[in-house]
Amino acid sequence: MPKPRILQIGSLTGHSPADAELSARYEVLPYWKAADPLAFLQEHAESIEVIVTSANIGCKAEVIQALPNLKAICSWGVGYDSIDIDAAKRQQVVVSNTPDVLNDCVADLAWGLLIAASRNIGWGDRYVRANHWENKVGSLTLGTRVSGKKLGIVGLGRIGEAIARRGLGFDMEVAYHNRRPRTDVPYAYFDSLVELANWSDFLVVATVGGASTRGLINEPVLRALGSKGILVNIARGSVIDEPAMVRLLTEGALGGAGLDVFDKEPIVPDALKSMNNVVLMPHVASATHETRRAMTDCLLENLASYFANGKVFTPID
Ligand code: 8YV
Repeated sequence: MPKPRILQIGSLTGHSPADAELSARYEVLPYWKAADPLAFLQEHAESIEVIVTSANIGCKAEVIQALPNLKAICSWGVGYDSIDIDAAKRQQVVVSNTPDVLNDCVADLAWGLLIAASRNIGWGDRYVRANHWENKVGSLTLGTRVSGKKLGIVGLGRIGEAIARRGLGFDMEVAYHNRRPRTDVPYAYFDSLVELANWSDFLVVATVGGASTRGLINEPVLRALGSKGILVNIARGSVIDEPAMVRLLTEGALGGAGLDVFDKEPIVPDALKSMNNVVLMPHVASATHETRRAMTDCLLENLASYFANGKVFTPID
């Protein structure tokens, strides 16, 4: 029995076994290895029903439009802002992602960033490693208490909810901003993002990426969070007005930040790298053995489901 054929846009470098597991099950057309990608698409266009990609690789409209028989795009990762969903919809192409399996590890890293930025963990680590403690060189400033404070969540979806639950464990008041209030959660709702930021001691960004949230965390929101407020972002860099964030951190108008995502990854504004009240991570919120295994399993489940009955397992919302 010949293996079903898939077009794989890029190598799934975020989980080392993934490419081999795909090749063991499918005849993989490796788009990223093609010397002439357009010619490669034209050569195989008629036979391709399924694309495999990932949250950080995505899939452009021109690829979708070059494949007249495309039926499904199966993505590794939960975010799909890098996939041209409108182009997929125009061609009745279904898109799947890998939701839920990442919630806890992404929420855990959001909390790691929040506590690290609040309690100078990165700064303290560098201070000790540089023998500054031993040699009595300078000192750390006092940190900011976390327990019992006010936690604001921007985007109370699956990951935002996991972050909120962890806040209850720190005896915090939790509130959120969404496009619409939810009726199934015990947290206060703010329909104004500026008012939520003004209320919050910590503001955690957990929205989807893409055009609908680009620049959502703008200068008025950042100023409302204020000189004692701490911003955490585990969503997408595009959600924050990054130049404004850098400027307000530099001016001391924003208290600190814990960032796992950036607008032009892997480029990170140099000014952030010298700030002791900022903690920086290279987009690794889902990067645990357990979660990356679960993401690959979910991707394989989507592919198996499609080829068995024409339906993916976890279509995007
Ligand atoms: C991915 C992510 O691991 O799933 C997402 O949307 O941002 C991460 O979990 C990252 O994009 C690498 O593909």
